[in-house]
Amino acid sequence: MMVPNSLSLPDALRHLAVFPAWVRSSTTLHYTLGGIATLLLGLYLYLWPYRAWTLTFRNLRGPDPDHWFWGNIKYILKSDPIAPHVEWAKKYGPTYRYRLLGGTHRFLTTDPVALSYILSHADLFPKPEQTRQALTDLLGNGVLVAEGADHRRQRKALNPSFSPAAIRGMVPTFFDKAVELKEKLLTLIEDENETGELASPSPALETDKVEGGKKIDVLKWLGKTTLDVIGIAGFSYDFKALTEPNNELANAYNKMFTAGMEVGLFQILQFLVPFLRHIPNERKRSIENSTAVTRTVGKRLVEEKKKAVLASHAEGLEKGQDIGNDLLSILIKANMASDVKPEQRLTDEEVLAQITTFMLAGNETSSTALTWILYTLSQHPDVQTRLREEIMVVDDERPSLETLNSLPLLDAVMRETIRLCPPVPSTLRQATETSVIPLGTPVIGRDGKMIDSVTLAKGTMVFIPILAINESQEIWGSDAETFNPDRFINPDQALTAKYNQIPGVWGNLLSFLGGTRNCIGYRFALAEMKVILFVLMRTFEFSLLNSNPKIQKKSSIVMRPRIIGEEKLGFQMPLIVKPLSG
Ligand code: HEM
Ligand SMILES: *[C@@H]1O[C@H](CO)[C@@H](O)[C@H](O)[C@H]1NC(C)=O
Ligand SMILES: *[C@@H]1O[C@H](CO)[C@@H](O)[C@H](O)[C@H]1NC(C)=O
Ligand SMILES: *[C@@H]1O[C@H](CO)[C@@H](O)[C@H](O)[C@H]1NC(C)=O
Ligand SMILES: CC(=O)N[C@H]1CO[C@H](CO)[C@@H](O)[C@@H]1O
Repeated sequence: MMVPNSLSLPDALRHLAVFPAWVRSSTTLHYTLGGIATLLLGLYLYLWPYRAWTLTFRNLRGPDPDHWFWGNIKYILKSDPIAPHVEWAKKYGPTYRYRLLGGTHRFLTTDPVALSYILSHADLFPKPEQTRQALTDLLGNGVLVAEGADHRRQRKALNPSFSPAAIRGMVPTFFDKAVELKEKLLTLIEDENETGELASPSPALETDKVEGGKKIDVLKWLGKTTLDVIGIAGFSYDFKALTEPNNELANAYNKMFTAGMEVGLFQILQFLVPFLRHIPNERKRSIENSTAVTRTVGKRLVEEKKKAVLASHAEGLEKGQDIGNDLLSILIKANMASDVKPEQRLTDEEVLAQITTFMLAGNETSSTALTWILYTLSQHPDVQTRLREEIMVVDDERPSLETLNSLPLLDAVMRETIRLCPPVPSTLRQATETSVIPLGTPVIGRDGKMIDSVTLAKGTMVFIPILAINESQEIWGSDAETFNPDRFINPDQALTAKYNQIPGVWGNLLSFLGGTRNCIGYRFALAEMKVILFVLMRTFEFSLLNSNPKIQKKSSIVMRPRIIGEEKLGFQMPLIVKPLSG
């Protein structure tokens, strides 16, 4: 048989005149191809085998990657938030490793002792550089992004704003806005004509029409309420979101945060190739444009408050004196006090950055938490009834914070919902130095031996799975997955000892995180939510739609609800809201 005289590839190319001479000369081409192949091989060897060999925690067990390049990412993205981690923790114990794209390994732990170590060594485990860059572009150098000595200085300046006394002073604002929400909901329910968008993004089906009540998207209305609250209690600015549809400043923040939080292909590329951040693009322009608006208004607010401080105390400032009881006023007052050393003071830029920081950190978190609470109470009408009975006993439309804090079921319902539906489901840290993390619960290594501490090399990313702590039967007992607020009212002594180990700042939960980078706004958020729930429970009954649509927890930075089949309508939580009769 005749074998055709086959041309080698370079020979074939040499005959094609369209290629330049250097391609047609086979030796150059061989070198070039050889060079590229060597580079690729080197890159491959570095990213995969080398990184695996030098991994300091390679002895930890964990899932096999389901793709050579994507690692375990595809599985994580297509699952419910954190669900893979719950599955893996069951299989490998509270500390394990998995793979992300391009051969990167990630360390994960739900072990309270290990988490405690990480959270109490904030300088060893700051936020990853890329996260900080992205947040700084949006917020400026505020307390959410500052690290080290800068962060300690900012926290110190902000502490008076978030003190228990300061929060007590904001309670009347919380009540004003809660009552405004109540009235708005009553009008929506009474208005026969209002069946459309104001109440909820999709109209009520016949089965969801209820005598005396209405299908209302509570996420939307709670969102308007918490936005108004953070505006007034934060910096004496009324967005009037509950009463007026369009506010220039609210729109600017909205556009800025939406664009800033978008994660598209370009953002992922920027993570890998940081210099791409400097290339102008639509998103960057949109952020810059909105930032211009938020800065102008913010600067004006800061100037006004500084003037007020100077005017009232021309001769030098005492810390206790009053110019307003919002977060910003208290900050400016504390920052200008005569006993603060100049190098301890925040700059005007830093003060300005806190306004945007409060807007980002304080709005969606609170409204999402309240939304999950109303949803959970609708799923558990018996608990809702008990809660209402507890609240109705209070003989005051506007009780003090002390009275609200003395209601055990109100507290337990909030704790239990925030345990199961933490608004911030996870966060990320990155080791600045090689360090050794102690484990409370040793795990079995790949070599079959027990591991009781893990070495993390400089640069290692640490994923903190706030939500996965909720599943831990080891911590919460066999009913870890069920909503049971009574676990906090009649605590099981053996389990209390376990969850007391969780290094969280509130309620033995990680939902507000812990350590020196805990949520500075947690007292604010708890007081705000208690007031709003108090007012709503006294006026309305909340129940699930009869059509019972499937609710999905969708996690970006905040974990919000979506309806399966209505994804296009965005985040929503329609419930039947009905005024209590009589
Ligand atoms: C239910 C409501 C809230 C939840 C669940 C929540 C949760 C959290 C979490 C998990 C962190 C840590 C983030 C990280 O380091 O990765 C955090 C930080 C922070 N939160 Fe909240 N938050 C809530 C409400 C608020 C409110 C109302 C404010 C302000 C008025 C606020 C202001 C802040 C600030 C400024 C930080 C940064 C603290 C620092 O790094 O030193 N939060 N919050
Ligand atoms: C409802 O619609 C009807 C007919 O379009 C109108 O006459 C009535 O004034 C509307 N009611 C309210 C409260 O807007
Ligand atoms: C505040 O939160 C609500 C509800 O999640 C959201 O719709 C709104 O866009 C947020 N506004 C700003 C300015 O962040
Ligand atoms: C923002 O963009 C609009 C048009 O897209 C432009 O008219 C406006 O001047 C811009 N504002 C600022 C502050 O850059
Ligand atoms: C990861 C996760 O969401 N885990 C559980 C948390 O609790 C809820 C409520 O019971 C469960 O449905 C989740 O599976």
